[in-house]
Amino acid sequence: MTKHETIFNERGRALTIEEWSHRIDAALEAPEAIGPIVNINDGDAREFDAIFVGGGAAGRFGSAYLRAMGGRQLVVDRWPFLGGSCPHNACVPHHVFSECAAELMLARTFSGQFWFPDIAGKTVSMKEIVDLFRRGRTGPHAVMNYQSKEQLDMEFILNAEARILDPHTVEVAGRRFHARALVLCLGARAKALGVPGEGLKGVYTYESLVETLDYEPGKTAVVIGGGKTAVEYGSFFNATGRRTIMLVRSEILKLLPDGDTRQYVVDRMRDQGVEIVEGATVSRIVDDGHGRVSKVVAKTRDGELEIDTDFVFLGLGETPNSEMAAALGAEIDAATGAVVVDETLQTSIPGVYAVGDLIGAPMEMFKARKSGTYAARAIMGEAISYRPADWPDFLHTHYEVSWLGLGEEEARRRYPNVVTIRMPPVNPNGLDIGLPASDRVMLYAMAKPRMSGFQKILFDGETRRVIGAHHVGYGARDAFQYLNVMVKQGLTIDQLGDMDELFLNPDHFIQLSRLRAGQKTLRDL
Ligand code: FAD
Ligand code: KPC
Repeated sequence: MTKHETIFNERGRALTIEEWSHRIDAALEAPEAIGPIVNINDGDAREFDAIFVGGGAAGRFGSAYLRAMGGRQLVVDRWPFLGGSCPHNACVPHHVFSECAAELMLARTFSGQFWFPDIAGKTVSMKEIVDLFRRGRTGPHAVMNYQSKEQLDMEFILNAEARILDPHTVEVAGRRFHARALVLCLGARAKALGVPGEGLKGVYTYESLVETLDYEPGKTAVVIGGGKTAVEYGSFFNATGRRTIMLVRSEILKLLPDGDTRQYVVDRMRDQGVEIVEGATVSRIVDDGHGRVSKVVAKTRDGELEIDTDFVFLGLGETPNSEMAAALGAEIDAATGAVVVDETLQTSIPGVYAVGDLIGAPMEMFKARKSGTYAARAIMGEAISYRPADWPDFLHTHYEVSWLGLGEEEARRRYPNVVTIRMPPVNPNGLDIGLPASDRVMLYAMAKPRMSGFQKILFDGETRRVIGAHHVGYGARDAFQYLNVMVKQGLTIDQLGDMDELFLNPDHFIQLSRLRAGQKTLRDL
C-alpha cells in the first residue's frame, strides 16, 4: 500500500459520516487503490506517548482514553476503519444471525397460527442475511472513524499495515513513528481445524462467511465445534430451515457452568431439530472434484460418520495474533498462544503493552475496551492493576443465555449450604408450566410452556449472598451486567428482595428472592 507516491493527510479536513462510508467501501473493495488513510497532526511537536498497533475495540478505546487524559497517541489499522473485528465479522454479524434465529423460532413455532404466515417446511435464504449484514456494516464503521477523528481527536493511519521495527518505533505508510510506549492490539483469528479439505470452497469460519459466501447453501449445514460461535451460528443455520449437524469433539456447551441450565439449553436446541453429535472427531473434508466441499467424514463413538453437504462452518474458537509480539521477543503462553502481560498490561518487554484478544481469555468486548483503557492509564503514569475476574457472560442459541458466578455443581463443592431458587420449579412431571413469563416469551408461556425459558439463582445459605445466577430467555443480559457488580460487592438475598422491580421483567430474581428473604434459615424454592 505504500506504493502510493502521494499520501494525503486528512488532518484538518472534516469528512462526513457519508464520505467516510464511501471511502471505506472503496477501500474494502480495492485497498491498494485507496491507499493509507492518514490523520496525523504534524503541527504537534510532542513525541507520541503510545502507538496502538491495531485499532479494534482495544486499540480504539485505549487511544481514546489516552487522548482524553491529555496524551498523544497514534493508532494504526490495516482495515480502512476503526472498531476492528466486532463490527466487521464477529459480534455484530453474530447478533444479526442470533436475532434471526430467535425470530425464526417464533415464526416456526406459531406458523399458520394467529397472524403468523404458514412457513412450514420453508427454508429461508442465508445468503440474503449475510449480504444484508455486509451492506449494512459500513455505516457503523463510518461512525467509528468520524467519532474517532472529529469527536475524540485521535490520530490514526488506516488501510495500512504496521511494521514494528523496535519497541519504540513503528513503520507505516512509508513513515517511521516513535513513541514512549507501544501497545499491541492485534486481536485474534479463527482457529484452524488442521484436517485435509478445510481450505475447500464451502468451508467457512466467522471471518470468511461474511466476506465470501456467494451461493445459497443447500439443505444440510455441518458445524464443527461446540462452543459459543459454533452454537450461535449453528442455531442460525438450523433456524433457516436447514438440517444442521453439529460435530463436537467432547461435549456441547461445556462453558455453561450450571448443569440444569445447560440441559435446558441443549434440550431446546434439539427440540428445534439441531442434531448434536458429541465425541465426534472430523478426519477429513472431501472435495467434490471441483475444489468445493461435498462431504464431511468424522469418527464418532458409533463408528465413522459421512455427511453429504455443500456447507461447513468451523467454530473452533480463536487464537491470538501473537506473531508480531513473538518476533519482538515478548513472552508468549505456549498453551494458548496469548501474549503474556502483567497487571499493568505490560509484556515481558519494558514499554511494550498488549491488550484485548491478543492476551487471551476472556475474548470479549468488555475485556478489549477495558484493557485498552487500563494500558493507556498505565502509560500515562497511573498505578493500575487489571485482571478480569468474576465477569458475567452470555451466548445465544435461539435464545439468549446469561450467567454469572458459580453453577450449582461448583457451588456445592465450595459451599456446605447452597440454596437455590429456580423457575420453573423442580417438576417431576415435565416442564409444561407457563413460567417464567416475561417479555418476548409470553406466547410461548401460554401456548408452548416448556419454551418459555429457565432461570436459577444460587445463594450461600450461611452468608445469604448470591453466588451464581443463570438465565435462559430474552432481555436479561442487561440486568446481568449490573447484577454482577452487586454480586461482587456481596449482594445478599435480603438486599435483592428489597429492590424495586419493574414487573413483568425477564429475570424474576427480585420477586422470587422476596418470597424467601423473610426466612431465617433459607430453603430452596
Ligand atoms: P480486534 O477487534 O480483532 O482488533 C484487532 C485489529 O488489529 C484489527 O482491526 C486488525 O485489522 C488489526 N491488525 C492486525 N494486524 C495488523 C497489522 N499488522 N497492522 C495493522 N493492523 C493490524 N464479544 C462480546 O463481548 N460480545 C459478543 O457478542 C461477541 N460476539 C463475538 C462473535 C464472534 C463470532 C467472535 C469471533 C467474537 C465475538 N466477540 C464478542 C469477541 C469480540 O469480537 C472480541 O473480543 C473483540 O473484537 C476483540 O477486540 P480487539 O481490539 O482485541 O481485536
Ligand atoms: C455496534 C457497535 O457498537 C459497533 S462495534 C464497536 C467497536 S468499538 O467502539 O471500537 O468498540
